[in-house]
Amino acid sequence: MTVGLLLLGLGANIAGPWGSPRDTLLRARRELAGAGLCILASSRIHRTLPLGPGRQATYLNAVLLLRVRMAPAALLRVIKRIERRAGRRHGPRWGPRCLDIDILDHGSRRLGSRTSRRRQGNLVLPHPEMHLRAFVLVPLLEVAPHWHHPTLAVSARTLLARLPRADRLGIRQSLDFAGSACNKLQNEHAPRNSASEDVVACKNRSP
Ligand code: A4P
Ligand code: MG
Repeated sequence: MTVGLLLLGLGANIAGPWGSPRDTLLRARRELAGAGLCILASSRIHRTLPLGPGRQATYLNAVLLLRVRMAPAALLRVIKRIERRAGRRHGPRWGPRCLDIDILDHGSRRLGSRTSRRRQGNLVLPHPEMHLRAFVLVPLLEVAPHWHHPTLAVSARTLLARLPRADRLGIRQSLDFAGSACNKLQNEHAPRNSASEDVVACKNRSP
């Protein structure tokens, strides 16, 4: 199995068995590390306006950069197991959720197509809607400032700039994973350098 870089998008907007949305994201990060995934960097946790129909609570969103040795299908099984343990139940598309983990990019692989129907176990890579979402692109830029979309061949920065201003303004406030408030609006697109703890934890575990 070749080693590649992986980007995961995390989102939550209701409390579940692991606590508040923030507690759930923190626990999800620990669970991913416990499942053998090597976390290289974590974005801040952003409070974002909900996308989708109806009224629902604001979301917390974050992106993790990881090193992966797991094939996409095996990774999806790991993720679905963590989501279930976090209280995720089958609900309406884009409905409220305790935890959503999306595989945004798995070593630039292309699987399925952007128009293929999303079904259980039917993986589409890169994630078919990630390039349209400020709540994905803003945290992604913090952990992978030079990332390019594998099929569109456009940088994350350009994709974000193309989104309507209202979408970008939907990213409201951010916390780091330790819970401190960040000055989001001043340095929203700055690369994040404080990933050293993640990298150290990972070096210790890697063969
Ligand atoms: N699947 C296919 N490709 C993937 C992939 N790249 N990553 C399959 C993960 N799963 C993938 O996904 C349904 C099925 O798609 C999976 O079982 C898998 O086999 P899901 O993530 O369980 O379903 P979903 O989340 O309801 O649908 P979808 O289309 O992923 O919705 P999104 O894109 O996750 O959007 N507003 C804010 N502010 N922040 C949010 O995080 N999230 C959503 C949900 C709506 N509004 C939001 C947010
Ligand atoms: Mg999803």
